[in-house]
Amino acid sequence: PVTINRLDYQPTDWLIDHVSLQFELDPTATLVTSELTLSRNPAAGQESNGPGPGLTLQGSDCELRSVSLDGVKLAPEDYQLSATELHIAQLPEHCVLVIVTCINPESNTALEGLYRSSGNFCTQCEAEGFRKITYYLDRPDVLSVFDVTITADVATCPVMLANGNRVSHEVLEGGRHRVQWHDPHPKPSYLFALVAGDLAHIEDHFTTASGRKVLLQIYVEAHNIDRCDFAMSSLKASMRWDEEVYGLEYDLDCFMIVAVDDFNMGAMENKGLNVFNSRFVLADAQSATDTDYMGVEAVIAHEYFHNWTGNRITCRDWFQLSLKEGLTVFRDQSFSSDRHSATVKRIEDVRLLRARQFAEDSGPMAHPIRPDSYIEINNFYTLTVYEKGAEVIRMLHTLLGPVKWRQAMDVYVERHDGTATTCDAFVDAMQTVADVDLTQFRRWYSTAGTPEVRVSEEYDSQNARFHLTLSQSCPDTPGQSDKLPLHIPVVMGLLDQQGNSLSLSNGRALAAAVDSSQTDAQRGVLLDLTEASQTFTFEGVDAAPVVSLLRGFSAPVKLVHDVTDETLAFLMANDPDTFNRWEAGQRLATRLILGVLQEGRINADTLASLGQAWGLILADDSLDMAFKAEALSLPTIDTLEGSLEQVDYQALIAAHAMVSTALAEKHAEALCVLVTETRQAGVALLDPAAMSGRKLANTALALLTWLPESLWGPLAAAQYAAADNMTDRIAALAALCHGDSAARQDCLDDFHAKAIGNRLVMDKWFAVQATSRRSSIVEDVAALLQHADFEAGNPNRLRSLVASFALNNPGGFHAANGQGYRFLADQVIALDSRNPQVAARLVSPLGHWKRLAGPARDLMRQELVRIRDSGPLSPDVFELVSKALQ
Ligand code: DPP
Ligand code: ZN
Repeated sequence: PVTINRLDYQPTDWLIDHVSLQFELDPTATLVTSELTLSRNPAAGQESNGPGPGLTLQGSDCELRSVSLDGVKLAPEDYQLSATELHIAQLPEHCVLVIVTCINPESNTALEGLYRSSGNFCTQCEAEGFRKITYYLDRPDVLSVFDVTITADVATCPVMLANGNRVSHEVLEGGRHRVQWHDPHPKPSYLFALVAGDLAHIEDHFTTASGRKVLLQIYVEAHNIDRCDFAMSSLKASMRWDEEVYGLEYDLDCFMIVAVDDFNMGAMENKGLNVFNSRFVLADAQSATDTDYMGVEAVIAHEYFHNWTGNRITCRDWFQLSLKEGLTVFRDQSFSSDRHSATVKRIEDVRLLRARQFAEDSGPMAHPIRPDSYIEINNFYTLTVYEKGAEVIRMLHTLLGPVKWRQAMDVYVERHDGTATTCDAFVDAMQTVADVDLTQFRRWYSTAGTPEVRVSEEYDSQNARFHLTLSQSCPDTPGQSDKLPLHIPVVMGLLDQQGNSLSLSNGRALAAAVDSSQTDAQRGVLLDLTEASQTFTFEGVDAAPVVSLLRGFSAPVKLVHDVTDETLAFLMANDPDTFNRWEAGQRLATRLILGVLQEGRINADTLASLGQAWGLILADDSLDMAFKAEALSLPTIDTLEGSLEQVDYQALIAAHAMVSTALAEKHAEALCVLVTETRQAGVALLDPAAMSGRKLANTALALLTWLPESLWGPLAAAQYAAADNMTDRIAALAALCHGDSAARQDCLDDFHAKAIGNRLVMDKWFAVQATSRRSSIVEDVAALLQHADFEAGNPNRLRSLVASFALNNPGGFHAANGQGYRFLADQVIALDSRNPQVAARLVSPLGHWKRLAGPARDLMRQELVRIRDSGPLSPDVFELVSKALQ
C-alpha cells in the first residue's frame, strides 16, 4: 500500500469541462458510457517541448469495454490499463474521450460506487467511490458540469434520480424508460449520485428568502412512507436557518433525500440528491427515541449545510477534509443549539469529544485535523477531522466574536464560491476581518494530540491582585514531538465567596449572546493563551476569588487545575456558566472514581460533597431537567480512561461501579421518585419539557440499576409495559437487560416480536443486549451473531451488535481473559474482504493496547497480530493494524 503525502499535491494536467454519463441499469451488468470533454489545465506545471502530458484516470472494479478519442475507437496498444488506472499517453489539447465500462452492482458488498440496497440502485462516491463506476480524474479539485441519462426497466425502477434538475423523461420499447438530469453547478466526482428503484416519496415546498420555490422530496421504500415527516420539517428548518444565520440560500429547483438501509456512513451530501442511512431519516413515536429524533434533525441539517460548505466550496485535496467537515459540524451544532438547550447540546458534544476524540489523540492514529499523510483516506473520516475540526472552528468563532465571524464567513463564500480550496485559505478569509493575528492559531491545523493546560493561582492580598498562571504542553504523538505552543482561547470568570461575578481588569470582552440576560461580569472575559506559560494579573480583587476556567469548553484541551472539593461543589452551585456547573460535577465525580483506583475505597468527604451538590442541582427549579440529567450522569469509562497513563480497565470499571452504586444508594428514594413522577402525560411527543423529563427519568433509572434488582426491576417492567414511546420503552429494556429477572426475557421477546418489519427497531434489539453488564455478555453477543435476524452484510445491524459491544460495553470488551478482543478480531477478519470500510471501523478499539496495563495489553496486541497475519488485508485494515503495531 502506498502512502500519500499532503505536501505532494499537484494540480491535474487535465480539466474535465463537461461530463455526460449514460447508465443502462442492470443488477449484475450495468453499462456506463462516460463522455469526457477534456482540456489541458493552464494551471498545471510548465510544459516541456514535445508532446503534452498524458492522461491518467483512476478506475477499479469496473470492466473496461471500450475507449474512443474524438470519435475514433482506441486499440489496446493505444492505452495502458492496470488494476487501478487507465493511462493514455497522447491526446490533443482539447478532446472528447468516451469510455464504456461494465459494472456489477449486485456483487458490490463494499457499498462504494454503484450498489444495490433492498433491490434498489444507489451510489456512494465519497471519497473515492466514483472510480468504481468509470475511469475518471477521481479527485475533489476536478470540477465539472454533469449530465446524466439513466435507462432502466419501468417495472423495477419506476423512480430514477440523479443530481440537479430533471430535464426529460421518455418511455422506451421493451418496458424500459429513460430520464435525463442536468446539474448546472460544476462539482467533483465524489458529489455525484444516482438512485433508481421502486421508491415512494413525500413532497413539500420551500420558498427561499429571494422568493424562489424549491420542490423538496424524500424518497423511501413504500412501507416507510409514514416515517418521513420529521425529516421533512427538519429540512425546512435547516434551509431557513442557513438563510437567517448565514445568508445562504438553496440554489437548485429541487432538493431530494433518499433513505437506504445499507449504508456505510451516516449520510452523504451529493449535490441536490442527498443519500441517507435510513436511521437518519425515518422516525416515528413507536420506533425512534428522542435521541434518534435529534440525530435525524442534526444529520439532515449537516448534509443540507454542506450545500455551501462542501459543495459550492469544496476541498482541494482530501487532506483538507476538515475544511468542509469541521465547519459543517460546527454549523450543525450551532443549529441544534439554537433549536434546543444550548448548554445541554454543548455538554453532549463535549462528552463525545472527550470519550472518543481524545482517545484518538492518544492512540496510534493520532493526527492533526489536517492530516499530513494517509494510506486509505476512508480511515480519516475521524472524530479528529469532524469533532475536533468543529472545535477549531468554534475557537475561531470565539476569537472573532459572532459579528466578525459572520463577516468573515461572507468573505470566505465570496472568495471561494465555485472552487476547491484549502484550510489555509479559510483562515486567510477569517484573517481579513479578525482583530487578532491568526498566525499562531494556524498551528491547530497541524498539531496532533490533546494539549494540556496547567493552572496555578496566587492571591496577593496586600495589593488586591490575583495572578493566574496558565502553562500549556502537548504530548508527543506518532511522528510529532516538541510541539510549539498553540493559541488557546480561554474564557473565564472570577467569583467572590458569595458567588458574585467580579468585573475583571484583564482579558478581552465577550460579545453578549442575543437572548442573554447575563451581565458583562457574569459572562467573563477571553484570555489569549499563546505562550508556553503565561501569567494573567487581575487588579482590584479584594479577597481570594474562585476561578471558573474554560467556560463553555472554549478550547479542546485537558485542564489540570488542582482545587478543593469545596471549590468544585461551590462552582457546581454558583457558576453563572451552566456548562461549568456541569463540569465541576464531572470533575468531582472523576476525582471520586480515580480516588478508588488509588486508595481502594471511596473518599467519604468527596462523596458527601458530590451528594450535596447533586441535591442542590435537583432542587433548583430554574434548571432544565435535561441539564439535571447531565449533572446526574457520571463520566463514562472511555472519558475517565483519558486521565490515566496506563489503564487497568477491570479496576477502572470496578471503581466506576463502586461510585455509581454509592451514589445510587445515597439517592435511591429521590431517584425512584424521578423515575415515576417526572414524565409528562398528554403532551406532544417532542414537547421540550416532555423530552427533558424523559431524559431525567431514564437517567435516574439507569443509576438505580446499580442497586439490587428487587428495588428497580418492577419499576422498569412497569415502565416497559406502559411506555407509549420508544425512549421510555428502550430505557426500560436496557435496565432489565442488566439484570436477570423473568421480565428481562419477556420484554426482549415482546420487543423482538414488535420489531419484525422495522429494521431500525430490530437494530435496537441487538444493541440493547450488546451493552448489558451481564457476566455472560461475550457468549451472549456471540450467540446473537447466529440469530436469524442478524445480517452481517448490513452495516447498521453489524454496528448494532459488534460496535455497540466493542465501544459501549467496556466490561465485556475488556473481559480479563481477552475473549472480547478475540471476538472483535474475528469480526474484522470475517468482514474485511466484504466491506473494508466498516471492517476498519471495528479495528480502532483494538488499537489502544499500548495504553493497557497488565495481561490485557498483550492479549489485545495478539489479536492485532492475528488480524495482520490473517491473509491479504484491505488497505483500510492494513493501515490501522500496521500503525497500531508500530
Ligand atoms: N461527507 C459525509 C458527511 O460527513 C460523510 N462522508 O456528511
Ligand atoms: Zn459532513
